[in-house]
Amino acid sequence: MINKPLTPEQIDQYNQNGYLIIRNFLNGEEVEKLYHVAIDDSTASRHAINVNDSTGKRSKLSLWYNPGDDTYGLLTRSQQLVDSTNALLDGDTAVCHFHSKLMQKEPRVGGAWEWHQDYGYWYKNEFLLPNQMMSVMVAITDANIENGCLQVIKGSHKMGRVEHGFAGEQVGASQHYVDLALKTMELVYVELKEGDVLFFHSNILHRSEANLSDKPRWSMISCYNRQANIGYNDSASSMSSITPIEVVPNDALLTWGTAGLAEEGADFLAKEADVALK
Ligand SMILES: O=C(O)CCC(=O)C(=O)O
Repeated sequence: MINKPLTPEQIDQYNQNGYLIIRNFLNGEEVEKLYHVAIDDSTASRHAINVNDSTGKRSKLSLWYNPGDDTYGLLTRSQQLVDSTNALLDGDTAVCHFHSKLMQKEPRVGGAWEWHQDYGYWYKNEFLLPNQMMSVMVAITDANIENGCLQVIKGSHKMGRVEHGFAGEQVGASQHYVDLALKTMELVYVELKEGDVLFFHSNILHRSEANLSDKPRWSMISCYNRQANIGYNDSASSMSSITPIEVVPNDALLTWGTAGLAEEGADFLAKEADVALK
């Protein structure tokens, strides 16, 4: 894993654009481990939720609130990721973990995600400060235009929250505001190689298309929050979003020898839960 602080230029890029890509964040051995753990993870599969897009194509996601001593948790809690999010988030209270998701977009069936802001959902959880919330996508497989990589509207985090309503089973941003944003702001396809990492602001407009290719697109997304940013209506995450992360050394991912998610303690989003809670 990369082991160095973000530079002032990288922090500035994040603040200007609403996202930041770090190439080769994980080394080959780390990605290999993450990939094998993910594909063999029966606990994650048992807790996977299907999310249909408006055309009936289906993505799978497993979502948990407590990052443990499993492979994903050690990555989420790694010194490098926590220090990086600490450098990017507004505010100065401790960095906490809101939730993490294993996102599986299978070849030819993996569905699209509508335009949205993560804060479009998290606002409903009554977190007040979007600049103190962000997501980090770790590419477990390559993500490209063919297999439905993430798309972002560069700089759209500066618009603030826009209205969201239901679009099929998903919650989507007002298309009118998306269209207005696209008049002046650039649409960027965030193509990632396995092991690359994308940091993105909770108010950046993003979406992805269905995976029509013959290659899977898997990623892990961890969402971070500052301790002082209380989600007053965040009953789902049982305090994880305001509990400081127990940071682990970067090499824990490889040296602690753990595997997939544990049934106990992870606190999964229940299958019957409203997907809008995310
Ligand atoms: O993984 C994707 O394609 C989209 C995920 C996403 O937009 C989200 O989790 O907020």
